[in-house]
Amino acid sequence: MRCAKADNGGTARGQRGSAMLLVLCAAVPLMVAGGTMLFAVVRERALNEQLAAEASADDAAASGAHDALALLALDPGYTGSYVLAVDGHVANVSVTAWLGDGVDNDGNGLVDDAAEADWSTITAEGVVNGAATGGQGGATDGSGGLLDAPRREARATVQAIAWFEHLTVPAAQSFYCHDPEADWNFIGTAFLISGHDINPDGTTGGAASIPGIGTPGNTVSITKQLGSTQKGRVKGQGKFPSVRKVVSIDVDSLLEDWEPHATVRYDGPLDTLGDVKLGDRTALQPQVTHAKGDLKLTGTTTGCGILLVEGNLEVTGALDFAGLVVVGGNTTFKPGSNKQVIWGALATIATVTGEDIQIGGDATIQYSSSVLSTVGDSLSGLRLKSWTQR
Ligand SMILES: [Ca+2]
Ligand SMILES: [Ca+2]
Repeated sequence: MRCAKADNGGTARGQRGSAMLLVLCAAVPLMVAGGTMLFAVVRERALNEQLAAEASADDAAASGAHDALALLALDPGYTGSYVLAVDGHVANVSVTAWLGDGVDNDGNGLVDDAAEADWSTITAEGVVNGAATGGQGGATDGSGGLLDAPRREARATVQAIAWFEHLTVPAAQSFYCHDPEADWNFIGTAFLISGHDINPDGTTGGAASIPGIGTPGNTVSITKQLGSTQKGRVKGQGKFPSVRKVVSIDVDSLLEDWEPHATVRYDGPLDTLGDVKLGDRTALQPQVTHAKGDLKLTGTTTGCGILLVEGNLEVTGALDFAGLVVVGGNTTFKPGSNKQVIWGALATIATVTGEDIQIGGDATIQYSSSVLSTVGDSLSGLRLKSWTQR
């Protein structure tokens, strides 16, 4: 019986041992699997943290560069270095003017030449958990373990090149006609072409008088087309009628130069506009408007800025425009009951055969230096040449 008991006890112990072995054997793969999963989780989290840190560094660098662009927009001559705090991170920003840095930045073979004026290079380094913010370590949940991982470091850099474009709106005469032999049709005596500097509020401007009509050739043809009672309606520099020989303007180049600044475009071949605002006439907020073909203004047109017409311009409605009008073809102001005024200047080629220019009704082209300088200043600004992020 003892032996039998002993045998039974040995069998029971053996069974327990086997069970433990089985449990261990089962646990080992589980532990291995668990460890593998844990490693994968940690690795994935580390990867996500690193990606997040790199994204934050990119954002900080971009914010730094934008901040410098805003500074340059206010002060085109700004240079210097500073640290900008960005959402708990930093951007190390530096702005270097091309002029005076001893480098041929534009590669034209000349160091610090005039072409480099108003150009700047901006470098912004975004830093996440770098030395500038106290280095690594410390990101824990207070209980150690998985969250006790080092804070991820990341750095990113933006290099931007920008320049401040100073725009001036030229006017050497109130009304420039490129063709001295153009056929004009002056109607009535209520029109006015004046090269005397007058502000839109009626006060006298500060600039010297310029010719009322300027043409790059003999003025006799134009003068002969003015009736005796009309001659006094062309005022400005010199005796009236103020029709003077002036320096030739490349009107096509003028159209080409301003066209990239256009924010409102009409594609032609003929665009007819009713009531329309081409910029803010009241606040003198300019816009550049470009018509690829002919343009007819039939309603009430107000505006400010530069109006570019590659074809013919015909105004039949009311017009109150402050700025420069450039016309690649004919210019017509149809007589009517509508006041038609341009404060600033107008240039037209008018080289096609037939009637080139019609000045009817009380159409007024009134030189205003203050309007033209306001338009130029408002259209000037900082331009971004390149933006490189790495
Ligand atoms: Ca250079
Ligand atoms: Ca330079």
